[in-house]
Amino acid sequence: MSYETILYEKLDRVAIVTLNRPQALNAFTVQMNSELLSALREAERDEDIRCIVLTGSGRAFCAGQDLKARSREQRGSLGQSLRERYNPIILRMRRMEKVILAAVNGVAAGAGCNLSLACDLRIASEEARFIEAFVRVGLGPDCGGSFFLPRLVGFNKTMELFLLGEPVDAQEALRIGLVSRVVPAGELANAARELTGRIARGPRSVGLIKRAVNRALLPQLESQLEYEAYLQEIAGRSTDFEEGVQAFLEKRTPVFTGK
Ligand code: T3D
Repeated sequence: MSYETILYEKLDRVAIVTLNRPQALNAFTVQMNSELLSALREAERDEDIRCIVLTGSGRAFCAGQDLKARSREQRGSLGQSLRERYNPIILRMRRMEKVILAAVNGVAAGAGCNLSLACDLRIASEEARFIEAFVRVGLGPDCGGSFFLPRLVGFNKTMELFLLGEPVDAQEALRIGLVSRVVPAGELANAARELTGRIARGPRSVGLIKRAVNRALLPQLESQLEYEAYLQEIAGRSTDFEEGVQAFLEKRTPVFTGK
């Protein structure tokens, strides 16, 4: 298949999927959501492929939803957006046997941050930053963030990250268990290939290991994704969300009213 907003390449038994809207820090548009899902399906169907690397082009991994496509006129239903555009990606990532590694090359914010959390493994460049940015624009977590983050870093840190929306740099991400390795920026691609290459040469049981872990998690994940969509619908109708997006577009600090 050919894509416009992502790059798809095969190296040995590994598919490398690169989010490719660097001018917008690889923020998600409807087209990018759709192409990412197609690329995941392509890799899943391809019998030669056993692992997937998910990364971003330019200086970002992914800045989440494209907020310039979320101006007042285009806002629509955020619950619907999650159910139709985002949740199918997260469920596809978890349901497939193939192992997915996030090679987090730069900032990962909002849905971009949680996309990385839905991967089986995360490694980061020294330049990576993780930001649960939702609260900054008047939203709550989605893309399974409220499911994955507490399992990775514990309850206390989860609440801090969601409530304050402050960036976590790569070394801190390593310390709190958000990523398993940090490497110099220039070595990230090789580190990702080395690790996934090793897994791709592994036995049949690699996929079964993922299935075993998924069995424990998936039913709860599905209902949590649905609950996140329900809550995001409420947040998306708030005047604080309107203010949050407007403030982002105007490059100023938002003034929230709690309404
Ligand atoms: O469907 C739905 O809407 C529901 C789903 C929601 C899921 C979500 O993801 S909500 C959360 C959305 N994401 C964010 O709130 C993050 C917004 N971005 C930022 O806070 C900052 O850009 C970063 C912390 C990620 C990076 O900061 P910095 O200083 O390194 O870069 P910058 O100057 O802010 O951004 C560079 C450019 O990318 C800039 O464009 P310009 O001024 O050069 O034309 C900026 O506007 C653009 N950009 C960054 N993030 C987004 C974006 N454009 C559109 N959407 C973005 N999310």
